[in-house]
Amino acid sequence: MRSKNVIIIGHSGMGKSSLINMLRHPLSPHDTPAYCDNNAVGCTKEETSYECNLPGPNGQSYKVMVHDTVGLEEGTWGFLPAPKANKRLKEYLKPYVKEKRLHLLLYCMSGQRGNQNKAQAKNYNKFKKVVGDVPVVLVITKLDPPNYTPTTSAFLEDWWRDPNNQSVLKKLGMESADHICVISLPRDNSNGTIFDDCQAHMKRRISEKVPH
Ligand SMILES: Nc1nc2c(ncn2[C@@H]2O[C@H](COP(=O)(O)OP(=O)(O)OP(=O)(O)O)[C@@H](O)[C@H]2O)c(=O)[nH]1
Ligand SMILES: [Mg+2]
Repeated sequence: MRSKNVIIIGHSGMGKSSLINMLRHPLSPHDTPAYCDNNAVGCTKEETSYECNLPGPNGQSYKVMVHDTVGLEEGTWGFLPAPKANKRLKEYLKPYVKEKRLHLLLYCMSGQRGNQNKAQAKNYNKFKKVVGDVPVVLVITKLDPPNYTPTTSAFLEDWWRDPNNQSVLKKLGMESADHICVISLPRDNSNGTIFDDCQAHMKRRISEKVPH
């Protein structure tokens, strides 16, 4: 059977590669993580697909291919300036859409202040159109609070419900997007519970959209 494909897109630095590392955690010793960085210049230099396990029926798991892509909307100083990145992403998506091999598009946008803007709305809508009837989920990233508590994951959706955020989303025409709110920092001693919750939630949502 041909593998199912999930492609992750979004502006540079929104946490696409980090999300892939969260989905693939824990890695076996011979696996390499997707490269993440907080540099000012785009970090992922080429599209790469990674095998991820998703929860299936009857406690079994199944594999999908999750694709990391080059970030959109870098300035002219960046690794790949915006028009070229846009064109390159369209080209990358094209065969998957044409051959009906794309099953889900995840669009990452940081929930942190200053990251929701017209360029985001424009790209979100543009690529939604490019993929046609393929489901698109808006992933709101970087929602980590100043301090973790064991119940942090229960409050992630508060970002979406917050009236101030809703008003911004409404102005951008994104208020009714199918969405998921996450934290995708690497797992460590302080965030183990929330990492596991976010990972399970993310995997569950993907498996609903991309059933076995
Ligand atoms: N605080 C916080 N930082 C995050 C989170 N997810 C990712 N980051 C950080 O954001 C920075 C950029 O993350 P990447 O995963 O490299 O972003 P990207 O979208 O792949 O970027 P490009 O490859 O340039 O397109 C890194 O320093 C990550 O550690 C998160 O949930 N919270
Ligand atoms: Mg990346």
